[in-house]
Amino acid sequence: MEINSQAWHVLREFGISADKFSIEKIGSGHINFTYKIDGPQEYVLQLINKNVFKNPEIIANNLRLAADYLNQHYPGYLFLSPVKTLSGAEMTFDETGNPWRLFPYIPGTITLDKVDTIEQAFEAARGFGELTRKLDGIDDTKFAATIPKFQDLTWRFEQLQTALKNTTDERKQRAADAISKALQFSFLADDYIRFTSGGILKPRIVHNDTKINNILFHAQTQKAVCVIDLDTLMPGYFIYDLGDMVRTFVSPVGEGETDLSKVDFRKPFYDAMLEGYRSQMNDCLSDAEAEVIPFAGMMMTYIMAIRFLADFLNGNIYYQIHYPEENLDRANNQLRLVELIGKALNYKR
Ligand code: GN1
Ligand code: MG
Repeated sequence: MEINSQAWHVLREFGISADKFSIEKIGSGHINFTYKIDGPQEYVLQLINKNVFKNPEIIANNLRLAADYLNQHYPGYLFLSPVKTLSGAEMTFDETGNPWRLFPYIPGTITLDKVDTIEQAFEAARGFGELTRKLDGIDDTKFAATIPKFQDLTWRFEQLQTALKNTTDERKQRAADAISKALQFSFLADDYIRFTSGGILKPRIVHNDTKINNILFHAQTQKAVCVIDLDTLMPGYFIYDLGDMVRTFVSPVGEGETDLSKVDFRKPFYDAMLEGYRSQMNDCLSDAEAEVIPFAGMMMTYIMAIRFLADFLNGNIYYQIHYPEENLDRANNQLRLVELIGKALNYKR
């Protein structure tokens, strides 16, 4: 697969040269580009999408705050910090101004693109919950948003409405079913305002992208080893993390599946996920927060549906796609999943 022409140039800043190392493209993210570097040491190199992360320095600052706090309070905890360049920087910019970072590769670990066993659901949720719990006492006022209003459903719903206004008739027609379904669930945007304005949810430092492929598993024991993809580690609410786990753990197929009959809500996986999360977070969550748990999966699956839909209506300007209708297909997949979660949890508007 194609390697960005700047990669070797950037690697030299870390003292890594083509005569000793090889590079290959990996990962299934929709935003950044990720490469595996093999040689005497193994690394992961990442090109940050600067159209999405407009202030990459904020990422570096947030991660430094978290790493320092965790080192001090939980010295044994494995938290992935970037490798510094030869001149001591946590991030380096290529000739076109794009930011790059290098991470150590954790040997003997794997990532999963879907959850196959309830043990994996438990473990991943335990792993993500552990990070939130360990950051519970950190001063969140020093953190900034790497993407403003990232999981703000009110804002995302407004973006959908703007996209609907500005799109072409042709796109609107192609997306007619998805649009009508998305509007049927707009009551979730009202629920979001209710839960977030009443002081019910405590602002915390959360991961914000807890899909199943953002945690490393031990290849043999299948235990969660380390949380990855920390670009959106920033202030938020626990429902963002828990909700994205529901979204990506309960269905046997991912958001890319186009055969909607395969989208499903697997109750045992939901229960195992919740058990894993609560094994870490039970003492941190207030009773009022615990009552919002059923909303988490609804909200995060819905927000993803409307983000994919808005991107399709906007002409696919945000997410990487492999074919023209991919964002629309993703939106339909997620809307089906919202329906199924709603039924399974008996979520009432
Ligand atoms: C994006 O690039 P990736 O796959 O880690 C997105 C997430 C979505 C996800 C959907 C910065 O994450 O919010 O949940 O796609 N990240 C950003 O798969 O927009
Ligand atoms: Mg991500």
